Amino acid sequence: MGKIKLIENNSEIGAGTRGSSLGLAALKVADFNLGTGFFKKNKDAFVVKNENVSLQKPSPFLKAKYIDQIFHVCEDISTQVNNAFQKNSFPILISGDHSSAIGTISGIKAANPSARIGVIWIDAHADLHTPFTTPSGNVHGMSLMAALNFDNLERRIHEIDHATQQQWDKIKKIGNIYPKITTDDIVFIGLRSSEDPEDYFIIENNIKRIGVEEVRRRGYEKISFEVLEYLDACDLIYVSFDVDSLDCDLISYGTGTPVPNGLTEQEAGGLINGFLISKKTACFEVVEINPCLDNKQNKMAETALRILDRASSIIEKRG
Ligand SMILES: [Mn+2]
Repeated sequence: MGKIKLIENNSEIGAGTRGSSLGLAALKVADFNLGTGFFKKNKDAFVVKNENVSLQKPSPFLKAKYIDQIFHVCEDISTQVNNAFQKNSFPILISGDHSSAIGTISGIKAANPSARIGVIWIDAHADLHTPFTTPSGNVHGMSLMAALNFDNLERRIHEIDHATQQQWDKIKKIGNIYPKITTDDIVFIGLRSSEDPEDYFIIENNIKRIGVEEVRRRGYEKISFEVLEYLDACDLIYVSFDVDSLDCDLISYGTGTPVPNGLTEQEAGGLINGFLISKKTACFEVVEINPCLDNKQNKMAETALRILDRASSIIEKRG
């Protein structure tokens, strides 16, 4: 694994609240003000084409809003991630909303078709909805389920129309390899806001889940070590960091769906650094920074930038 390849994706159409497309810009402001130099080091970034203009019209897919445009964004993400792997680079993605992960996982799988991919999902939410179970219709709550190629019909709360069904089937099959991951190879960290259909799926499939309290009580060093051990059978690991995993009262409300009682900067950063020490960890993504909602100026982006910058130093040191 050579040097870092930054992939910038400001798509926000998978979220219900507007503004995560500005997360990247907020990180750049934070980088300037903190004098970190992260973007200077990573100035030849790949830029993903967004479809944010589609927000000017309501989506016809009420149970999976803008899923047709999200498919195109995710195809581009997948291509860019695959290209980074072909160049022996470590892809770091900065994305708007978390539906991006459908594309990221697709790109990792496209570049490594026979690899077993572990996913560490650091997030207040499980993102295990489907068009059949979603309360909001926002696709950023469905990313993991799309990668897993499941519908969770046992817990369906509504019917969907044929056109939505077609779009959902299409996005689950993105990259023509599906499923891309299995429930045995997912670890949730910081999950504390999930709905009944998601809880059912987690319990039914015995998905590994580590709460904020456990991280605090046992320490992030021990937890990161154990998570890597848990994913020992995987060939590659993808770390997906949704900033709503952070404690909104302690840090900031600068994210689309803030949740109290989350991780501290030290805990989230410590876990991520612990995961990156393993050479199996091959891709890192930061999502859902929304500076429009920040109640402390630009604190969410500043916090995420520090975590990102330390993470990038560790990747560089691995050589
Ligand atoms: Mn998320």
